[in-house]
Amino acid sequence: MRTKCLLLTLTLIALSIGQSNAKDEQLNIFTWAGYVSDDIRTGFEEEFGVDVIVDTYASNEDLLAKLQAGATGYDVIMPSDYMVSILIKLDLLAELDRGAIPNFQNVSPLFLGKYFDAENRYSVPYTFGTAGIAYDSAVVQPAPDSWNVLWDETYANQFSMLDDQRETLGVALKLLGYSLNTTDAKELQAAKEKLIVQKPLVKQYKSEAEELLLAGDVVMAHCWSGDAFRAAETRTTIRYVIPKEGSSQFIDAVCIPKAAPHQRLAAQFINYLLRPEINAKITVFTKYGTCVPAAKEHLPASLREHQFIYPPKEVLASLEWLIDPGDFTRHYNRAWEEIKAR
Ligand code: N2P
Repeated sequence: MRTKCLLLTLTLIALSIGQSNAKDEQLNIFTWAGYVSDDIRTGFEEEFGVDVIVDTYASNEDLLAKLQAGATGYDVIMPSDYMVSILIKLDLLAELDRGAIPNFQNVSPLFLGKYFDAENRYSVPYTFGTAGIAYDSAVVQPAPDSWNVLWDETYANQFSMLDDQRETLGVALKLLGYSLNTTDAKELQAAKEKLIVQKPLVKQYKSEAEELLLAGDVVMAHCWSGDAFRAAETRTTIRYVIPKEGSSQFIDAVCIPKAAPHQRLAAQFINYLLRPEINAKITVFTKYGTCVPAAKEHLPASLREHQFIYPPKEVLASLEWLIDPGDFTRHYNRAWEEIKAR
């Protein structure tokens, strides 16, 4: 009996030692592919003695669907501008505790107070960028300047479109001369028909275009600027163009879901991201713009003013932000479902 007791005690002690070694807190991040580097993840793990798990989504609508389906395990998410306003409206975001995020002061006012969260009560900007066309200049000639090239049969089965309803319907809307944010059912219908005509030419709808370009699966991709930039770094013949009809620009933000189990840790992580030297690492890795001016000092000169990140003025003037179309969203949802079902 005594031996049994002793054994039991020893086992319990061993178990509790084992447990105290395990990290008791875990930060769960839900973000875009290619958005949080191992470097940033492990840096935070080591400094804060926690585990960081990164899970990814391909579009804002995927993120929304997951949250609405009741995914409550995420501590940090990175929705784009218009999705921030949708998540606020749906009461899915926690108000940020600014006291826990002193590095908020490092953010440039240029990226604050935007339409999607006027007082930044729920969001901190993470990166900014644009959508355009990445193409291999050794193959795609002459250099494209219009979205029209994505309807050119010469490139049938050699290009991809973003797997993103607002962005991809946005391309057709822009080509037709309409706003990305139309709430006119006829305009949206015309955009849908245009994408249905295009579909037989599309190799794949995929948001991680860098992979396709580098694998040589496509010679051209409708994609986001950072992904184009990353691909161009490896394959130097890749160029990026924002077509003359105009395109979208975005700010992706960092937010904490209302249901996040580790709110305090999530705020510490946001604060960590806003340290200039860490923020510079985000730009080096993602190739999107930084919203923290002091981060620029930590960037190689080649990344400080690069045209992939900072388009010229006249191009900037042709860009629109995506905006929450409110109840009209169901028309976008339906149009996209119909295109995908073809
Ligand atoms: C990164 C995706 C960028 C997100 N791979 C565009 N909002």
